[in-house]
Amino acid sequence: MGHCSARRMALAAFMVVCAVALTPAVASAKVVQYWVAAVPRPWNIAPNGQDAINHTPVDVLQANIETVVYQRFSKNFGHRVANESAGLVGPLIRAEVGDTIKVHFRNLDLNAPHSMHFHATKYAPSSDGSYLPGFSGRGANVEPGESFTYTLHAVKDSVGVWPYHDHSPSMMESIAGGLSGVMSIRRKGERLPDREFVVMLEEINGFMTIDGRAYVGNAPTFKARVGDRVQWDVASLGEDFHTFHVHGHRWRLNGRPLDTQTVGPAESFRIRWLEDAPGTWLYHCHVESHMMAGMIGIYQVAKAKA
Ligand SMILES: [Cu+2]
Repeated sequence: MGHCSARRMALAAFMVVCAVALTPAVASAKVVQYWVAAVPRPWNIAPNGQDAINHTPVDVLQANIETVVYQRFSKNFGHRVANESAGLVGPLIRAEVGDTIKVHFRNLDLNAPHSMHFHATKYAPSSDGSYLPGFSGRGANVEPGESFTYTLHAVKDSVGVWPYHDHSPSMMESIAGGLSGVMSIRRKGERLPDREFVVMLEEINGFMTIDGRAYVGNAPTFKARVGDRVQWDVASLGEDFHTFHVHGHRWRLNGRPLDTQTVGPAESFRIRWLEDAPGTWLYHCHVESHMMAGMIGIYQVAKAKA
C-alpha cells in the first residue's frame, strides 16, 4: 500500500467517525414543512339537509355559507392536496419534539388579510401571526396574494394537540367561518397512532358543528378496527364550552377514568386508547342544546380481522 492510499484510507475512516458522531444532531434537527393557503370556498354545513335527531329539514339557506379555509398544497404550492379531514378544518400539522416546523402560508383570499397563529410551539415574535397595530410584523397581516413562512419549534412541552387559527385583522369573521386547524405533536420517537381523528368543535352560522358539519350523517363518521391504537384530537374555538363524550369508551386524565371531557375556546387535548369495542357508537358534545344543534356524529368500530 502506497503512502497516499494509506492517508486516503485514514481520511475516509475519520470521515465515517465524523458522520456517525454527527448523526444524532442531524436527526434531532429535522425540519418538517407544510404549504398551506387560505382559499375561499362555498361550504354546506349539512349536506344531507336533515336534522337527524328531530327528523326535520335543515334551513338550506342558513346551512350554505361562503367562507375561507386552510387548504393544504404540495411543495412550493405546486398543487392542492386534500386535507386529512373532509370537514372544514385545516391540514393536520404533525411533528415530534426536536423538530423545526416551517409552515409556508399564502393568502389566496382576495377580500381580506389572513394569518396563521400556532399554539404550544416555541417561536420568535415574527412568527407569532397575531395582529397588533404598530407592533406585529408581516406574518400577522398577510395581504391578498402575499406569502409568509412561520418557523416553529416543537419543544418538550409542545407534546399534545393544539389549535392554530387566523389572528389577522379579519380574525373574528375568519374563525367564525372555520379558518382553523389542529397541530399534533408527539414525544421524540413516539409511534404514530393507527387512527387519528380531528374533532374541531365550533359554532358556525348558528349550527353547532364538528369540523364544520352538523348532525349525524354530516358530521364526520370516524372509523377504526378492534386492535387499532386510536387518537382523538379534540379542540374548540369560538365562544362556547363543550363536553366531548364518546359512547362505550373511557380514557384517563391524570389517572382518573373519564368518558366526557370539557374543552373551552382554544383549549384542546388528545385522547388515546387501544380499541376494544366493536359496534356503531355516537360521539357528541354533551351540552344538550349543542347536541340538538348538530354537534353529534358516528364512530364505527369494525371487528378484529379473523
Ligand atoms: Cu358543545
